[in-house]
Amino acid sequence: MRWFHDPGVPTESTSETWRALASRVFISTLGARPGPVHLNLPFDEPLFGEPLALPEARDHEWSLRVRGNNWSESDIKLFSQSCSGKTGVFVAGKGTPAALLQLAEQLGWPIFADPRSGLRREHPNVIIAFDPILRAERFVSVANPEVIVHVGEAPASKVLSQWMRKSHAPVLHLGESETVVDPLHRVAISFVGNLGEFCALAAAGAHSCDAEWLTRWKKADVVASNVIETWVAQHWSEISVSHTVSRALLAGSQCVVSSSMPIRDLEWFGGAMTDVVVHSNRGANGIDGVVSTAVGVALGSGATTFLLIGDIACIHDSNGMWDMKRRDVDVRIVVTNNDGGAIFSFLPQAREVDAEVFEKIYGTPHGVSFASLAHAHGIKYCAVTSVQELDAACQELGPILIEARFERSADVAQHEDLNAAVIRALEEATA
Ligand SMILES: Cc1ncc(C[n+]2csc(CCOP(=O)(O)OP(=O)(O)O)c2C)c(N)n1
Repeated sequence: MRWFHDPGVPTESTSETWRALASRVFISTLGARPGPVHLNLPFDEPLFGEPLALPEARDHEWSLRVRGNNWSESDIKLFSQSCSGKTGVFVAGKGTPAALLQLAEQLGWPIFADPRSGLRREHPNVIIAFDPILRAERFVSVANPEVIVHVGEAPASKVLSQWMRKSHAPVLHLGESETVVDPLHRVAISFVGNLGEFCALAAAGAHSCDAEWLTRWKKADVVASNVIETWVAQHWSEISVSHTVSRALLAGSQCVVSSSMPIRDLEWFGGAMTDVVVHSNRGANGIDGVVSTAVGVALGSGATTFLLIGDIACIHDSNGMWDMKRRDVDVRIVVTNNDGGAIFSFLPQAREVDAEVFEKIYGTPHGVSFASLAHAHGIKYCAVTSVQELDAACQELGPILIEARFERSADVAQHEDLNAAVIRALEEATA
């Protein structure tokens, strides 16, 4: 069997995925090793039903997987036909080659650079504040791409995936492995293979769309980034911790970012991170094993390793600090301590569940002392209460635990405040 898949009982709400699934099944039978595919389709008892209308046909090509390390002329031509001279965006996640910069330059396209893409740097094609920008409806309504090319893994931003879902642009995917990254079931063409080579070859034959397209996105990024910079300097918050850490990262260092709000705040509001490798567990989004991951990264790379983590994730794996002192590792742990899980305050449950019950089962306050925890493991401890103090603490040699304490209840309003400020500034700039 080349592939087995069980999509569960069909429901109307999943119907928009059926055509993409059928296409993937078909393509899988014809792949590098052609053969049978088992699609298991269960139905509810008693197995009766009224057939409904099929979901609308897709208005673009069926998915097509081009495998290989030796890209053929026809692969590059297919990409070029889909992208050259058109307005498009690259969504770059983990697994993006540096050569994408060259391809983006040739096409005149912006790159939405997730911190894990390795491309979040000062560059004419790189868009850093893509999440807050995509919240500005008026700007977005006049900046519709003709093509979206998704490279590597998916970023965390829900606003980005909703924007991709709403867009009628065909989505192409570039990946190094055959794991299909298509959470929206929108991918029309998937290119799998050595992406560095692919980008270099595609860049050679690509021509640019109207220069105004990139200018518009770049201007928006400058406006949004300035607003974020100013806001962060004026509001000591969890957002400013992520932003400040992104700015304090030393060239050549590694940065492990925990699931929950740290990876989101870094992606949405972090700055450029040139020459830094960013790691984060996505997919199942576990908050487990994150401290140990940072120790492993530090041991494996021999580089200064920053860890940006929430209090619950840090406590969950506090045994990862065990023996850290005796290991030769420069791990600098920055804990945003809001005494619980802040991410749940962004869910509708925060408004719908009784406040006391919500606090107990979602908020999960614990009252753990991080000073004592650091002391128990014999590592340095430092509490910070401002951007300047955090910036200075980040320069100290590890192992060190830096704690920034916050009121969990303030986080949602601060996100709303900053997002509103970005939207206002973009509306003024584009009026
Ligand atoms: C192993 C594991 N258990 C539980 C969860 C569910 N979960 C997601 S986020 C979260 C709270 C994380 O809190 P914290 O690390 O303090 O970060 P914050 O939400 O405050 O940013 C929990 C329990 C998970 N993702 N992984």
